[in-house]
Amino acid sequence: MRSLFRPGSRPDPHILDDHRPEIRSLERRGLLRGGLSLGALTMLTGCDVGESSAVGKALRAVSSLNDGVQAALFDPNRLAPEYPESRVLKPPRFNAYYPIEEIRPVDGEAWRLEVAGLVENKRSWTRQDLAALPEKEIIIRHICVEGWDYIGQWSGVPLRTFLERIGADLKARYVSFKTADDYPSSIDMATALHPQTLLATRYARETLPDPFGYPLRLRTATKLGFKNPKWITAIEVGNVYQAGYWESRGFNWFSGL
Ligand SMILES: Nc1nc2c(c(=O)[nH]1)N[C@H]1C(S)=C(S)[C@@H](COP(=O)(O)O)O[C@H]1N2
Ligand SMILES: [Mo]
Repeated sequence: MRSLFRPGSRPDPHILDDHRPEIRSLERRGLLRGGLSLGALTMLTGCDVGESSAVGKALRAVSSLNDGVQAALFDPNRLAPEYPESRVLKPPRFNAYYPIEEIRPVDGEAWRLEVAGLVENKRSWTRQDLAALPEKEIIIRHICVEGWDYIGQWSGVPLRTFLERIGADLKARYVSFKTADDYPSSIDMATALHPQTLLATRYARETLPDPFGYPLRLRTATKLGFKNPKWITAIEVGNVYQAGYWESRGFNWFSGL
């Protein structure tokens, strides 16, 4: 294997460029300070990072180690701050991995929520079925890794209530989501069962507008914005890790607040 530190050999200075989001995510979380050098990464991980794929692997090792630490530190009883109704932003601020002009609204009549994995009852759900479940409202801060935030008012069935209703194995590790725009996402079970995690159907008491995930999105108060999939079409309970859209591009999976 090529060594970076052989006398006279110089690592390619652009080798880290493919991995900027991972590096930024590690920096943001205080795991890396003052910029990352290949030498530091090698010492941190014990990997020879002369190849771009090895850099990715090394960064993921640092990142996933931290997923476990973050999950262990997560306090299922700690509530995120809630805010008065006067501070709710109307309309909310839009974001997706594409511009707002490119959203393809979901047909609510034809829409079904599919349920899969470690659950007793796999029948699919209509909007009317969901509306019959008990609801909760939360006014919480949405924080996007891009560096903006807003306070939003969300209502819908607590994910815990829904998981209990479908007879999900609440000891499973993950709850994963599929969406109409191909934005897979997954969260840990402790977060799924947290009292401030909803399957939201309304914003500011009105039906969710199309850009914000109509007819169903996740809203959790304990994670960054990107962990809140919009336009959900399927929920799966299981023990197999499924990376989300941004996680496969280097962002940290746990991404708790
Ligand atoms: N299906 C889907 N969900 C998504 C995204 C996306 O591109 N597609 N973007 C995420 C990101 S990065 C953010 S910040 C929030 C934005 O939600 P908002 O438009 O309600 O503010 O949605 C998240 N959920
Ligand atoms: Mo985001």
